[in-house]
Amino acid sequence: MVNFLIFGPPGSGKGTQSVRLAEKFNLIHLSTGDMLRAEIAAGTELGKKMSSIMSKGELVPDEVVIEMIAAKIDSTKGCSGFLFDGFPRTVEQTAALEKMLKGRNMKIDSMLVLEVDHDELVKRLIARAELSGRPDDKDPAVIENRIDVYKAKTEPIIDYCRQRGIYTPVNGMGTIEDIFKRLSKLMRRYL
Ligand code: B4P
Repeated sequence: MVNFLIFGPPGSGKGTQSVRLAEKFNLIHLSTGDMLRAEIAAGTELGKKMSSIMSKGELVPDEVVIEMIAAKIDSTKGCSGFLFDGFPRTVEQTAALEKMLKGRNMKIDSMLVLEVDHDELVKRLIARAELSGRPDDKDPAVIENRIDVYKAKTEPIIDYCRQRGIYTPVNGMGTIEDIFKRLSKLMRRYL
């Protein structure tokens, strides 16, 4: 089993690249953003509670996403590895993921961090709002809040993972195809 984290600020291309990489390398793609949006679309109690948090650009509580990920890992049998997209987003989630994997004889092999300029992030998210109608992409103030939340709560994970020797920065500027090639090259070393 080889397990990767795809990491980066909102709009850095995590979701976009994860779908392609999971297919290419036969990995299970686990996106906490997609899981939460599925709860909202299905109108579940959990979805109703999380919807207002997400539309403000805040993070949902750690225990909610940790539970979701644990359930997915346990229900997946016989895969060659996981690609975690948008999870973990706090140091607490990272420690919980490590513990979860260790208990199942697994580990995080590499953390791929997409590096993208601030103005490019905003441009991509505003462009996506037109197509997806996602409430968290529509309002520039919410986009700025998501980037601020990333810096305050999510970016500290980089130091945590650097200390474990799994931090791998990747240039996230350029075309989707160019970035896909960069990520594929790095991932191939582990597969
Ligand atoms: P996510 O669903 O993870 O969304 P995101 O950070 O906005 O990034 P995403 O992966 O979707 O976008 P991408 O960069 O691929 O999270 C949404 C919300 O869910 C969070 O704010 C939070 O509230 C909650 N949440 C999720 N996980 C959580 C967790 N673990 N803990 C707590 N809360 C959690 O792409 C953006 C756009 O850019 C797309 O339109 C794409 O087509 C475009 N794009 C990508 N690459 C491009 C390129 N190279 N050039 C041009 N455009 C590009």
